[in-house]
Amino acid sequence: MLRGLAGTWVVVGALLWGCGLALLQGGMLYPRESRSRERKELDGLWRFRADFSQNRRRGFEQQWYRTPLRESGPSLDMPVPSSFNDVGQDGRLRSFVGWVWYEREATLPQRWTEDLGTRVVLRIGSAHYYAIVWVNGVHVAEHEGGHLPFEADISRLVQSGPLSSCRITIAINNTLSPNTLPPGTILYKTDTSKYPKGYFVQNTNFDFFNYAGLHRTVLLYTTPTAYIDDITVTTDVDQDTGLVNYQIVVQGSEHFQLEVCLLDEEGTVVAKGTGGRGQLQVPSAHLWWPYLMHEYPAYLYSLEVKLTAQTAAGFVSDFYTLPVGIRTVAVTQSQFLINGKPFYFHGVNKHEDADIRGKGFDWPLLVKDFNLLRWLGANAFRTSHYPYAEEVMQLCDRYGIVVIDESPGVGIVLAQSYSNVSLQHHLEVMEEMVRRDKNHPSVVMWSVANEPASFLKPAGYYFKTLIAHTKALDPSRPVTFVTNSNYEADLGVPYVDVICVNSYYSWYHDYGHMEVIQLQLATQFESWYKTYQKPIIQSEYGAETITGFHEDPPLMFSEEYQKGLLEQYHVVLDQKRKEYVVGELIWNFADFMTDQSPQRPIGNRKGIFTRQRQPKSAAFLLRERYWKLANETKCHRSAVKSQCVGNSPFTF
Ligand code: GCB
Repeated sequence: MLRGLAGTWVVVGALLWGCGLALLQGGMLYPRESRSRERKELDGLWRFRADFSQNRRRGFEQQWYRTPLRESGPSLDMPVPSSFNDVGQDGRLRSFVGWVWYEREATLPQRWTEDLGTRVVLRIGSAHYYAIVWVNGVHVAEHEGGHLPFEADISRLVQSGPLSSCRITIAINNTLSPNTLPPGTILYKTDTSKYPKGYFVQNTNFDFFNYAGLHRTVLLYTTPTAYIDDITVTTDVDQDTGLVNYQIVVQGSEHFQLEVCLLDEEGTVVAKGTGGRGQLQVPSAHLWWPYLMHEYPAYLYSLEVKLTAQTAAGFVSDFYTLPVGIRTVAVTQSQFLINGKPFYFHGVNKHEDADIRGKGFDWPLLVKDFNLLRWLGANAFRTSHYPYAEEVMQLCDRYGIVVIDESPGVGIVLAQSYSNVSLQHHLEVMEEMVRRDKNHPSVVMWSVANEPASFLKPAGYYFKTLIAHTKALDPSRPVTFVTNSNYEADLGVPYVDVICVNSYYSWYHDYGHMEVIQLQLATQFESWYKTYQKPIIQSEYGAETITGFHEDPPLMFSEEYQKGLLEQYHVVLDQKRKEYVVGELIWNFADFMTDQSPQRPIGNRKGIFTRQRQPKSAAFLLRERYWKLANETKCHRSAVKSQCVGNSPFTF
C-alpha cells in the first residue's frame, strides 16, 4: 500500500500485476463464445445419489464412478444448478452431511472429438464443498471450496477414440471442518441413551443454511490448443485520458503474436496495442461510474484480444473479448473515492438464497434482485458471506452496482481455524477469488472475512498475512474484513484500509430499547475513528421482522420495529457521514434460510424484502433514504434522471 502526499491511498496497479499469483496454475477467464470458442451448458437434470452408508464411503468402496450410476443402485433426478437440500420430500436429504454423487452424459459435437487442434475443457462454476470429478471413470479434477469455479482439460479423454458422448461423475462432500472456509465441526453424540449409534451433527458458526450441490452452471467449452489463458486489466485516469493497462498470458505455444483492440459501446475502435502487456490510452474516456452517480453510469468498453500462435499443426487463432470499465478507486483518511469523487455506499448485504433451489443460480431471481436494487436506489452490496456467481458480478458491471467482494471466511471463531493449515487455504481462496473477479470494475474492495474472532491472539498474524497477500495479488484495490469485535481488542483492523463494522443495537443488546441506539452508535463510530483515522462503513445493522406483524408502539419482530430501529441508526449515520462514515449496508436485502434454532422462525427474517422478494415497510423507508442520498452525493445534477426506475422518489 502506498500513501500519497495528502494521505491518499494511491492506485498503483498495472506493473505489479501477476507477481502475487504464486500458487495458482493458469487463469480462470469466464467462458465466452467467440470465433474460436464454443460452449455447451450441461444444466438440466442430472442423476443423483446421496451416500447414506454409515461411513459415507460406499461410493468409493464400490467405485460408483466406474459405471453409470443407474447400475450401482437407485438414483434420483436432480436439477442443476440447484442445491439438493430442498427439492425433495425426504427430510434426511435436507440435512444430509457427507458425499453425494451427480452424473450426466454429455453429447459432444463431432469436431470436438476429432479435431486434435481443439481443446475441450470441463468447467464447474461451484460445487459445495469438496468435489471430485471423473470423466468416463477417469479422475480429472478435485477442488476444495464451494464458491469458486474450477476446470479440467479433458481433451485427451474425449479425443482418444471413436466417441460421441462422455459420462461426467461428480462426488461432492458438504462436510465442514475447522480448516475449511467457512469452518465447521462435526459433533459426534455418543450418549447412547439419547442418540442412536454413530449419530453426529454438523455445527457451524455462521448464520445461513449450508446448502450444497452443484450451485452454478456446469459446462464444456473449447479453445484452440494454443489459447489466451488469462487477461488482467487495471485502469487509471490522467486528466480526461483513460489508461487501460493489460497483461495477457498465453498457453500452448511459445511463438505467438497478440493484438488488442479497445472498442467503445458504439463498436468504434478507440485504442489498439500489440504484445502480452501494455497500456492503451483513451482520450476523452467515458468513465465507469456507479449507479446514480452520473448521467451515464457503468460505461463498458470491450477489449478484444486476438492471439495468432504457431503450433505443431500450423497457425491457430484464438479470440477473447473482455468488458472493461475505466475507473479509479482510492481511500483517504475519511473518504472512499471513485474516479476521485467521494462515494457513499448506500446498499445492502445479500445472500444467494431462494425457495426450493437454495443457492442454485437462477436468472429470473437475479434479474428480479437487480430490479429491486435499482428501485431501492441502492448503489452497492457486499457479497456476504462468499463470492457470488460470475453472472452476478457481470450485472453489477453493467448496472453500476458497486461491490465489496467477500471471501467465504465467515465463522472463523475457533482457535483451530487460525492454524497454518487454515491460513494456507485462506490464502489460496483469496488467489482464486482475485483471479476470478479482478477484472470487474464494479468490485472496489476485497473483504477477506466476516466477523472472525479477531480478538484472539493468532488473529493479528493471520490477518496481517492474509491482507498483505491480497494486496500483493491486487495492488489496485483496498482490502478489509468485517468486524464485530471491540475496537480496543481487535487485532486485525490495524491492517485494513476501510473499517467495516457490524452492530445490532437494540436487537442483540438492549433488545426492545431503541432509545439507546443513537448514543451507542455514536460511541461506536467515535471509538473506531479516534483509534484508527480510517473511513468506516456500517456494514450490517437491522432487525428481525415477520412480514405482516404490526405493533404500534413498535414491538420486536413487527414491521414498525424494523422501521423504527433503522430510523434511529439513520440519525447518527447522517451526522457521521459528514465526517468519516462512508457507507451503510442494511442486513439484509431479503429473508434467507438458516439452520433451525429457537431464534430463527424458518430462517433469518431481517430482510427488507421477504424471501419471495415482496417489500416490508422498511423497504419503502430505505428507498426514500437511498434516493435522497443519491441526490445529495451525485456528481452531475442531470445524471440521475435517465436512471430513474418506475415512480422513484428522486427529485430534481
Ligand atoms: C451478523 C452476521 C450475519 C447474521 C446477522 C444476524 O452479524 O454477519 O451473517 O445473519 O448478524 O442476523 O444475526
